[in-house]
Amino acid sequence: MSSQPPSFEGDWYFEAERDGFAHGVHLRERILEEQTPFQHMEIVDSEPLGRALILDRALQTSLNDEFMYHEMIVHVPLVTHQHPDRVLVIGGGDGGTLRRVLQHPVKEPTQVEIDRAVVDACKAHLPEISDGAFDNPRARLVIGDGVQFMRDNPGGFDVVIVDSTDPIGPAVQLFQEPFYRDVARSLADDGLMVAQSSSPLFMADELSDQVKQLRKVFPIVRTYLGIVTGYPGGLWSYTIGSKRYDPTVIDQASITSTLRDRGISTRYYSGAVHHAAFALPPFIADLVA
Ligand code: AG3
Repeated sequence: MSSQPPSFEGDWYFEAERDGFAHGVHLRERILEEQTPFQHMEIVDSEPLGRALILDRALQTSLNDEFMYHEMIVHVPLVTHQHPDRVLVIGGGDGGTLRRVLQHPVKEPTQVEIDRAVVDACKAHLPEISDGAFDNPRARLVIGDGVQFMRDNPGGFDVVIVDSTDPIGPAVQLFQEPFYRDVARSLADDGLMVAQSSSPLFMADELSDQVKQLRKVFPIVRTYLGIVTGYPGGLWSYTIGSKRYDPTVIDQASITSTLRDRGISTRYYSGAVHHAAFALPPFIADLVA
C-alpha cells in the first residue's frame, strides 16, 4: 500500500516561512487585495478558517478563530482591572477587540487605528468580527498613529490594549520602550496595559525583547499564552504591563462571577483558562525572565 503524499493542489495561502516552517490554509476564494498607504492587505475565504484578514502577508484574524485571540487580549486585562472605565485600543482595525471591550461596563472606549482602509475593508467583508462595535454610540474611533497619540499624553486611562501587527513595518515602535513610557504616563495610578507579544515558538527573540522593554517601565510584567489556530505554530503570547494589579493573583471564582455579573459569555476565556494561561513552560519562562 502506498500512502498518498499531501495534496497541495488548488490555491493555498502560505505565511512567510520561519525557521523552515510554513503555515498554510487552503483557499476557496480571494476576496480583496489592496496596497494601502501603510501595508499590503488581503481578505480571503479559506477552507479551515473561513474568511480571513491578512496584512503584510501575516494572517491577522479569521471568522473561525477570532474569538480565541480577542477574548484573551481583552478579557484577561479587563477582568484583572477592578474598575476598567476608560479603555484605549491601539490598532485592532478589524474591530474584534473593540467589540469585546464593549461587553464590559466601560465608559467611552477609544480606538486609535492607523489604517482606515483596514477598518473599511473589515466592515464590508468581515462584519461579523466587529459585530456593530464601530457604530456603538459609546465607542470613539480615531484614525491616526497610535505612537503619536500616546506621545500627546492623553491621560487617565485604566487599560490600554495594543492589538497590533507583528513587530515589523508600521507597528515596530509599538514594541519599544519610548512608546511604553508614553502608555505608562497615560495610565492612571492603578492602570495596566496589554499587548500581543508574538509567537513564543517562532518569534522568541521578539517576545524576549518586548518583555525586556516592558520591564523597564512597569513594575508588574506578566506573559500569558493562548491558542490561535491561524497563527504560525498555533501558540501565541500576550504580555501585561501593570502598575498595581497582578493578573496572576485574582481568584478563579471571582473571575467567573465578574463574567456572570457583566453578562459576558465566552468560548475560550474562563476563570480556569485565565490562570492556566499564565503557567509558562520553563523554556518560555526563560525567554521572559
Ligand atoms: N493582531 C496580531 C496578529 C499577529 C499575527 N502574526 C502572524 N500571523 N505572524 C491581530 C489583530 C486582530 N485584531
